[in-house]
Amino acid sequence: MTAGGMPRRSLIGVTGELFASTVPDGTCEALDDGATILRGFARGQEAALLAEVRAIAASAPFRHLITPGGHRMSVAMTNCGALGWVSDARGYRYESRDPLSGRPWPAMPATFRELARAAARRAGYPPFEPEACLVNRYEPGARLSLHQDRDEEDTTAPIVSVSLGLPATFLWGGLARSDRVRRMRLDSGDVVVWGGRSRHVFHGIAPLADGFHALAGRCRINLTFRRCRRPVPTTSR
Ligand code: MD3
Ligand code: FE
Repeated sequence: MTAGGMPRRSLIGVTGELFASTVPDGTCEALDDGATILRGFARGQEAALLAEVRAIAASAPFRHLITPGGHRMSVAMTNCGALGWVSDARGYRYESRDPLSGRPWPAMPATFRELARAAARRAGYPPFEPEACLVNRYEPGARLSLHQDRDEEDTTAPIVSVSLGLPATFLWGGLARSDRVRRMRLDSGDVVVWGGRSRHVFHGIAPLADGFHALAGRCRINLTFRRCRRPVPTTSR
């Protein structure tokens, strides 16, 4: 990892307010029990990662999913890997095929898998092999309201998230919906590893502010890497 990147703005404070400070790339901060932010961990790979996103979207286009409650999500989504997250009137779940085409999701690019594995290792987790990569695309105004990620059977594995393009304000609450929500800025190239207790915190993304990013244009892309299926128990015999 880069040890001495450019000083850059942004970070959470101990009091939870979003404020400007100077944090170098390569900083590894423990955010909460089990959560680690790796500032700029994907810096330098952003163009290659975004090119992979374009290739994925060419075979599995971004779409605005409908929630079980009948709402159209403002975030557009697609997936790569063995499993992909989908939502429709029947509920939220992981599927091995893209419901739009009936074909398997595009394969997970080696660059994605290696980045997710390296981030989990850097954050101190045992070997992490992602099964699913959800690709979220935020255009100005798009948001993700406060929610928990509860559709994965394997809750021992962390979730690795990679931010690309325009900056976003991440909303980070507690284990109860009513808990205080802190705000944290996520910039292109930042990687967050969520496990342990933080795996079940309520979280979301505030409406994306308009802007232009040199590589991504008028949008933010977020990759989340997960294990979904229940791990096979290891026996001692
Ligand atoms: C904390 N995505 O796809 S990534 C999601 O930026 C999601 O697109 C947001 O929340 C995004 O479900 C946030 C960071 C993240 C992802 C999963 C988490 C934070 C998390 C799961 C548990 C706790
Ligand atoms: Fe989430």
